[in-house]
Amino acid sequence: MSGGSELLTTETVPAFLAERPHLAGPVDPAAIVSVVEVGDGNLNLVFIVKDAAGNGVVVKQSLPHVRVDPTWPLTRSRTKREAVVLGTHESIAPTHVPAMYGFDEDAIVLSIEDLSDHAVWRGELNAGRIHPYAPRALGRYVGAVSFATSVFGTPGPERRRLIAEATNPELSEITEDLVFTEPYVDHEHNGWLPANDEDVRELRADRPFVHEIALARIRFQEDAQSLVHGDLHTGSVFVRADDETGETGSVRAFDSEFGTFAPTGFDLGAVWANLVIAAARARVLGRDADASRLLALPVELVDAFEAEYVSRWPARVDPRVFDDAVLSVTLARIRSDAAIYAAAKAVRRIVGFSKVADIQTLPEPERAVAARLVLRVARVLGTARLTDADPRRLTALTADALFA
Ligand code: SR1
Ligand code: MG
Repeated sequence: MSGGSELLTTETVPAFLAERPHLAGPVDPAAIVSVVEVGDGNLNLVFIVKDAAGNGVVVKQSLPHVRVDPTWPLTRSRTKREAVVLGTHESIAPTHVPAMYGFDEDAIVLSIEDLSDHAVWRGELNAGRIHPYAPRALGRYVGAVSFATSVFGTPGPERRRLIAEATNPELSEITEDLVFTEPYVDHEHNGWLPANDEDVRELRADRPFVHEIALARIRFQEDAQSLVHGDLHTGSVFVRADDETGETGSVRAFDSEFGTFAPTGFDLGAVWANLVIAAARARVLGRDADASRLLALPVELVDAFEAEYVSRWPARVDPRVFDDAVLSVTLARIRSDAAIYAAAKAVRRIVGFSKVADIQTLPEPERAVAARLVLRVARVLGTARLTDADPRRLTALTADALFA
């Protein structure tokens, strides 16, 4: 296969890898026994390839359009951006992302580690398995990569070159539209149950909240604080419990094609939002103890993030001017950003395009209640953080909203 436009199939993948052994990772291209297409996201073809010895590799190719809507064209160069983000993050936090074996610019194919022994966290949460170690691991991941790609971790000229390499105009525009704009206006991408009409009306009429979303969008567009994953929802995270208690395990963030330089709190907020969504599901299914536990996990996420960030602070680029007061201001700002981005990311999954199985698989009466609860919690996060963004306080307030 040559040229960038030909799409792979389960039949063509073996010959494709035989021609490009640098993409095969541990797999022997001459001994491939299975190729399965498993892409269930919005944008890509994803093949799991296994050889006779049981070795695996994941081959990911971008489609030229949104997977669920062939009339919505999408730049295929996003996969090159993903290679930049994944390669950078792997060099900083190799235990928290899949290993990258190679990127083929001609075919627009990324080959990465097969993590078939892990499960997608969203599916686990929906099945009632929380994997409580995951937020701590994600906090360490975001702490490591955000510090290392911030002005504290990378000297100015090198950092500006990386910003240029990782800039992601088309996918960042999707985020600007889908996360920060469309849920607040009439748009064909939106949709909700009639039972939620009043909830959406109230959300849009909450002008202080919508104002904070607008300011958060501006910061997302203007601020190159660190190289974020860009789409760190629970469907972008693999988990694997490593003991019978389920309290420890392996956590890997994948699918970083929305990555770009943006506010660090954007990634923390994405995790937080999806914990809120999982908590709303647990609540309407009568699993109140799980709901409480899920709502408290953002505290562990933010604590682990801060511990990682602080541990790296002594190695900062320019301690002559970056004193500890700068660290305090930075962490306070990231805490506050995390809460507003959590609010924005929660609302978009209820009102806008790309809904989530946590909510969509509920029977209709429970789905409407869960959607209402998510919007209620989002509004609390969006404005309560203005007086005090301590995640412990916000967790208490969001619990009040969920159990009211
Ligand atoms: C058109 S892409 C829709 C959504 O899928 C991704 O997971 C991102 O969240 C994006 O907003
Ligand atoms: Mg994705």
